[in-house]
Amino acid sequence: QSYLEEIQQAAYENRKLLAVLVDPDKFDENSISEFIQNLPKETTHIFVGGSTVEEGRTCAVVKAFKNLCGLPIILFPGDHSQISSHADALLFLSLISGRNPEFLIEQQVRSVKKIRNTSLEIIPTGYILIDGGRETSVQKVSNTVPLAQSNLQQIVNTALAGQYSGKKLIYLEAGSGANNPVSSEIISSVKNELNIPVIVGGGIRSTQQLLEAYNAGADLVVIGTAFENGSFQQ
Ligand code: 1GP
Repeated sequence: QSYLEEIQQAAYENRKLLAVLVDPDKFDENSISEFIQNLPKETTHIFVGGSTVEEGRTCAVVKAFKNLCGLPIILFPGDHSQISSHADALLFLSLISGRNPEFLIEQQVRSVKKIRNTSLEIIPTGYILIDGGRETSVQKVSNTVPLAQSNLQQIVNTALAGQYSGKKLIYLEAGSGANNPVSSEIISSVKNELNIPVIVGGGIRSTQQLLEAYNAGADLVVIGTAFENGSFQQ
C-alpha cells in the first residue's frame, strides 16, 4: 500500500491521522531521541519542511528521523531545495489559493531534476492558504494573499478546482503560528464537497482545537510549533 493509499484508507474508515511537523532550520538533532519519545502516541506521520530552510538541513534531519523513528517521513517543502531522496514521500504542493506562478508551477518544474531518479512517492497536493489572523512566513515567502476565512465559497471552489485538476489531497493551511486555526465551518464545508482527504494545519495548540478540526472533518491534522516548543495544551 502506498503512503497516499494509507491516508485514503484511514479517511474512508474515519481513522484520524496526526502529523508532527519538523522545521529543519529549528530542529536540533542532538535532542532527537527525546523529541521522538515525547511524540504524542497518536502520531502517525512526521512531516519535514519549512518556508525557508538552509540547503542540506532537510536531508540531515530526514536521515536522523529515518534512523530512529519508524513513522513515515513525508516532505512538506517550502521550495525545491528542500527535497531529500531519503524521505518516504513528497507532498507535491501547488499553492492554489495564490496567483504566483512561482509556487503554482515554477518550483515544481525545478524539482523534477531531484525527484525523477528517486523512489520518493509523489503525492499531488492542493495547498490552500487561509488567513490565520497574522502575517505568517508562508504568506511572506510565497508573496500571495491568503483567502479570508469569511470567503467560504471561494475556499470551497478552490478546493474543488484542486480536486478536479487531479490533486489527491487538499491542505487547508492557516500558516505556522497562526493566531486562528482554520475554522470548523470551513473544514466541514470543504470536506462535504470533496471526495479526497483533507489535511488541516496552522495554529493548532491544544487537544480541544485538534478535536474540533477532526470533528469538523479533517482527516489529517498537522501540528508544528506547539510540539516544537512544548506548549501544546493537553
Ligand atoms: C504549518 O500547518 C503547519 O505549515 C503547522 O502549523 O506550526 O502553527 O502548528 P503550526
